[in-house]
Amino acid sequence: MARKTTPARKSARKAKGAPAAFTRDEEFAALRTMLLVRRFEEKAGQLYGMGKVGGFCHLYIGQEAVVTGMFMARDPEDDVVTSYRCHGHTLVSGADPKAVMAELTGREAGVSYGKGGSMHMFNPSGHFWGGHGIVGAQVPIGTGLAFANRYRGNGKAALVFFGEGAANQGQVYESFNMAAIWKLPVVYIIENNRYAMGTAVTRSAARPEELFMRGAAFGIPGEQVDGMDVRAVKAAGERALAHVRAGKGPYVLEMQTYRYRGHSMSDPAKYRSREEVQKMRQEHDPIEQVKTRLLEAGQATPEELKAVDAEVRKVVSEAAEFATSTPEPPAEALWTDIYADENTARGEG
Ligand SMILES: Cc1ncc(C[n+]2csc(CCOP(=O)(O)OP(=O)(O)O)c2C)c(N)n1
Repeated sequence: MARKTTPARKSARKAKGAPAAFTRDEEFAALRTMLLVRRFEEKAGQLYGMGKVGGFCHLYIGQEAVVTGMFMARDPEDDVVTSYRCHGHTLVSGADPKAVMAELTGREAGVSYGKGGSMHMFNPSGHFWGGHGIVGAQVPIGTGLAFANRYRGNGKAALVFFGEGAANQGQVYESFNMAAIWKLPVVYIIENNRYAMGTAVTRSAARPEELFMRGAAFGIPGEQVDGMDVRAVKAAGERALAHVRAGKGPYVLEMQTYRYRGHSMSDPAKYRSREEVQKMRQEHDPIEQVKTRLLEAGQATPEELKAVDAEVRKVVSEAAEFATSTPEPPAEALWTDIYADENTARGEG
């Protein structure tokens, strides 16, 4: 029987051809941001290996184009929420790399005063609302942010990032339903990095090749995007945001991406081959793609590219230096920031 074409199915689409070109400035901005995330994460991994980071630590290496392109597309006032794999989102939202690294090392100067660690980072001034350890829990929270924006009529949207593993959670579909009924201004961004811990998407998801269709039953349009190409991400992000801001309700973006490192620092990564990882790094790396384009178009010299990297490495090593020398919270800090009230609530709201 022929499949009935619903409006959602008609508006859902697979990744298309080459996305619109970036200007030289945009290429450099994307390069700098992605390098900041990459070098930061490499350093975080080193500090973890040296025993300087307690608890969990999930690195974002390989996925940099997703957060970078989406933040290029968003309005700085739009709200953002994500999972525990949040260092990149915190940095790109404008948090000081020193404060992000100090959160990893559990210091008082950290973004969450050293009490949240790797999975619980926030940056209210950048409208970044965490950093959540429970798989999928940020989806209803982000939907609530969109509801608040709708209610206040402030024209702001919410960007809700979650993994393809989280995309199988029930609360995701409760959120989709409410967002569709109320036409909330929310973009759901599925970061399909192909593995949820050690489980491949092909084993965990029904119709793993079309996660962008996950909102179809609710009439939510979806798009599959090359999440390794920052230009494709930005262009899709702009389309999605224009849709939600026009009052047409939510939008799903499936970002096809890849994480190079293990799920967390304690993952031996036995569930995939070295060759698979190598192939992604060599053929699809988001940072190398920008560098190659700049060089081939004669828009940058190798020296200029090296200078950006050196600049970023300096920022990151200063952050590490700070994060390993600034003090830990005093013992009394155990009694603060437990409940939000006028005596204990800190930061901007
Ligand atoms: C409700 C819940 N179940 C299980 C876990 C353990 N857990 C942590 S991360 C993870 C995998 C999630 O994968 P995915 O959503 O694809 O995101 P990724 O880690 O790939 O970014 C699991 C099962 C958890 N934190 N919360």
